[in-house]
Amino acid sequence: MNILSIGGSDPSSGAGIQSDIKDFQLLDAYTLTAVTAITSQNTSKFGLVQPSSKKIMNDQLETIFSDFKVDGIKIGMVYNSDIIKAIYNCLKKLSLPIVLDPVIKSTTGGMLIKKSAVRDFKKYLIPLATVITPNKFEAEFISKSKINSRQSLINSGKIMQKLGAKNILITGLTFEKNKIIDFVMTEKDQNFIEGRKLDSKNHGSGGNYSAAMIFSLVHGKSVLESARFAKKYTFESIKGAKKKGKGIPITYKKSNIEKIQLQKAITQFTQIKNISKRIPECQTNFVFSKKSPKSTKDVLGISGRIVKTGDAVVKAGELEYGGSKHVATAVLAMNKKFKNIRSAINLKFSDETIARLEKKGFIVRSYNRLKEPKRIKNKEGSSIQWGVSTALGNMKNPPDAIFHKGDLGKEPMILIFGEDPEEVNQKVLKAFS
Ligand code: PXL
Repeated sequence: MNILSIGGSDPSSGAGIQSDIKDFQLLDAYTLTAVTAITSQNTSKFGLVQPSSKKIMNDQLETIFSDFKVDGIKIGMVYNSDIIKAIYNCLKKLSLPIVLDPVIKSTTGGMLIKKSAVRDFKKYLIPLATVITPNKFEAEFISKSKINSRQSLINSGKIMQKLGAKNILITGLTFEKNKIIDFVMTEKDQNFIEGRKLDSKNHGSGGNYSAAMIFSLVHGKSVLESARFAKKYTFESIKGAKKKGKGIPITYKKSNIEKIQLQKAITQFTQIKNISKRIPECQTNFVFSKKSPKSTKDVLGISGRIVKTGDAVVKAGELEYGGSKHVATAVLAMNKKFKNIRSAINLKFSDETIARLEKKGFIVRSYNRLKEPKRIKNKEGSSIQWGVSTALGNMKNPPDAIFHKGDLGKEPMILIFGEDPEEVNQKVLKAFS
């Protein structure tokens, strides 16, 4: 996936195109950039601005579009009218998700748009965007109306809609103590997203928000879903902010490689031909644990499941630590004995699948739920742990799969294990190819 970031260069890398490169990399998208201006700034002060010429602005965009497939665009600092028109002329022919972050002033006080460009900004860029993401100050500036209540907020949104804004996300509203509210106004409805307020001044959060927003929209999520995702992403970035210079902290989000790996593997899994036939009645979960997991809270899984919808298979729910109980418990039991095994998926049981696994040379073990001691049966969540440990016995190497044939009211099941989600998928693919 390629996302184009159109914005200014911030040498502190807290905002602008440098920040977008960090965010998109973390989210596993590739960043293309078109630089509108070079700024000089640090964490305490904002220095000079050298805008790009109309010619180089045009050329950057044309060169990018003549080579790459662009999946979505984020627009940040645009600075002057020449740049605004160059962007408009290039993008007006496209139909791609565009997030416009209408930045006006940096936290350190630098002007990110010239006064003389505000008219063209409203005329050309606001109607072009799929979503605009002003903060309270920017919304007041654009709508020329004060926001100090929920009603005045809606008024401000309506004024921006009249300017041609399709979907509006106003961030960082603090009507109530300790709470921060984001307001999502689409063509159809209005929603408030409430969250805990973090008491910190930082550099970068606005950019993190709009970057996460375009990433989510490109993935086909709705404006509201994307706003929820972006809010969470930004919250974590603010929470992790680091004092890199002498001035204000720069937002920082820790990478979660496990999440990216699992997400990727789930997408691949759902695309395996005829895989819907392998999904059990109780649906499928796919998990990946941290190293040395202590409980299911250390295991990343889907808070819902991978589910069948007709012949298609989709992920319903989000990736969360503690998101799976059963498959996560199986991985915990396996990991106790074999430290490298951290991932698993559950599939529908059939003799045919077992035969396929064995034919491909996989090590398959089983346990018999009918032989489960009563004291374990009666203890919630301990059956799987008992089953996996029983199946492992005194094995010296980890099995690739463990199955059981069910019990009264318990569906038979196959679990495929691997060191990581990619290895699990490879086993699944090999078995069914
Ligand atoms: O986050 C707003 C922003 C965007 N782009 C550039 C910036 C800033 C804020 O400082 O410097 C280049």
